[in-house]
Amino acid sequence: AGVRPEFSRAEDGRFRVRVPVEAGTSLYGTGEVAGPLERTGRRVVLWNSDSYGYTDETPSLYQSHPWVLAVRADGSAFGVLADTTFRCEVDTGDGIAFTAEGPAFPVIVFEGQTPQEVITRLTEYVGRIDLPPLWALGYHQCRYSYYPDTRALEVAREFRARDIPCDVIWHDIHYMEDYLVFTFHPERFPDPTAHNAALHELGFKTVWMIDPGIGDREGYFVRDQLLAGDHGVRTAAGETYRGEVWPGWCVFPDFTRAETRSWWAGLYADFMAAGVDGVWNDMNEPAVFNVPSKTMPEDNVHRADAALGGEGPHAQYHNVYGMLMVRASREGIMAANPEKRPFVLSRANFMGGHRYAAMWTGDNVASWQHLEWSVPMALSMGLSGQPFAGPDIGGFIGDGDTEMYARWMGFGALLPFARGHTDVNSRDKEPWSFGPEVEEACRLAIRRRYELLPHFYTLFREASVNGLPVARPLFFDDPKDPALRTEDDAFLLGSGLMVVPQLVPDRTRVPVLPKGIWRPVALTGAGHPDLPEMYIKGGAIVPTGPIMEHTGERPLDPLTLLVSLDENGRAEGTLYEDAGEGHGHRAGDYLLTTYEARRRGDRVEVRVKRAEGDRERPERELRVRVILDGGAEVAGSGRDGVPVVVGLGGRGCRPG
Ligand code: NBV
Repeated sequence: AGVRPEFSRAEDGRFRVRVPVEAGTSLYGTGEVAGPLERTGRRVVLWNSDSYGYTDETPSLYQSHPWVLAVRADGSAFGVLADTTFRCEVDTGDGIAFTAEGPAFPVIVFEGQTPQEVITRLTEYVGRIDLPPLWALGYHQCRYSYYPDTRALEVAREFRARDIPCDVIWHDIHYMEDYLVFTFHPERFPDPTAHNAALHELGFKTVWMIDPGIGDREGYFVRDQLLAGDHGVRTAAGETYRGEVWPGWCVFPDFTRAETRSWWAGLYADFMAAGVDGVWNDMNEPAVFNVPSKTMPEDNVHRADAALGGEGPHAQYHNVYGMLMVRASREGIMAANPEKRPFVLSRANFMGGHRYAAMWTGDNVASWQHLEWSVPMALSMGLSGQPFAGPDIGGFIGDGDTEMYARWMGFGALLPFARGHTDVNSRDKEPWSFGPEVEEACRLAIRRRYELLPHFYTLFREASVNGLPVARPLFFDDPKDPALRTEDDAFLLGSGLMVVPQLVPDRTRVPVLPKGIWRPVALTGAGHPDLPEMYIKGGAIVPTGPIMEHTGERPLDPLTLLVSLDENGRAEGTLYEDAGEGHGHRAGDYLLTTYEARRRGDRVEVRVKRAEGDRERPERELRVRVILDGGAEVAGSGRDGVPVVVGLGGRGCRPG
């Protein structure tokens, strides 16, 4: 309705599609981009690139999403998806224009009454995430690299000794022997099975890196199998292509081939058997050293499946190389551990690739500028179909300083993917590395995430069902309000909870907040200057739980509902729960509860409005915190499943 794409040829012959937009329209999306959330008047080039230390001027980051979301003045919205994998320029300077190499391509337009509806339509088309294992929603600790094994264990023990929650310890490339994937360094990690078991014993999961570059060493089993099975990407002359990466000269699996993907998937069987819980695929743009293009030649040949488009040049498959890699990795992990939910993190990806892997925003810098960009970057990913996103908390490149680290953790712990990470030569960046004050800020920030875990899990489940992002822009609250269109410091978790961090050093910025009832709510660490202020919307119920060392430590008991009544004295909210692992939820082993609250005179009654799923309601305490204006609250408790009544004690609860 009203969206009229115009097809033409650019001067150099490239195919071009332009969609004019009406005055008052704001543009968003375009995937992984640094800079502000609103993308009107920008230009990006979709070409997956290793972009160490990128800025908002870097034309191409690691992922490609040929997608623009347009929100009209009246709050209705549409989105345009360009169906091309070739290098594609997205220009939002005068309407929406996609100009791509390769053959002519169609665009798909999605219409909606709201931007939310457009995201739901988009993800109906490109797919949605599967529910991740619960542990993946905890806090993750990484560095380039923790080694030897005793160092990784030491970091894990520090978390427990210092009472800072953490679920995952990451293993970056130094765990490998000579950077050869699917190997373990004989001195640094002599017994990976015992190492993983020791971490499991402490309640940690482990993630290990796998890159696509396969060291070209005779006798190295992965390389030998690749050559014997003819799984490599080829040069234009028909030879197996070789490029340099970490191990020196490498060969590269041609993930566009079903046969190669299943060979690759099979490599995970032994690897996962060592007790590996998750996999991190890095450098999969693919990154190649010592060549100006930083990737393989565009005339390299992929012998792609007919369903993907058949044999074609790297120029055609470059942008989907990473996505097809994580697709294969995920299949391998699922085959190795069929009873578990897979977890993969990917640096490169393409529209739709969120079905296979979570993402992080690559090699950012420990600077206030990058700290600030990490919010809009995560939000833009959510508006491009990928809800599971986050930055390297604390910044990858460089040291940063004490205050920056604390502030970054303050809100970073509330982004969908929450992982601290840093570069090989940077200082230590564990939550305790900057002294006791910062440690305390981090402890509170991470504990707050665990307090909100029931809410996060409910939101991830929602993302798996309707594609809506976990972290959402403020304009979702009122897409008609022009003032919210550019606000990208604050963000929403779901529709009822707002996070208002201070992203500039001197805390002078005053974010534009949505109109209507939003009440300050005290969560763990409330009032700490490095932690964001939190607000709950009138009409919302948000589930929270006990703080724990890791997600598997204890059951959700007590369950605490934050209740904020609307002007009619009502509120509603949901809680999703299941085993947190495995696939039983697909067969009905889950519990989806809608709680409702109603004010009756001087009391608020909270009860189960409806419940869905075969899982039995746990016997547990239900606490209710009715959040009133100006930070006041009244509380009550009872058993979950039985109505809980909280007296307002004569205190008003604006206005209803
Ligand atoms: O594997 C090392 C790093 C990793 O820590 C980082 O997160 C990736 O983005 N990796 C890139 C390779 C080289 C970085 C200079």
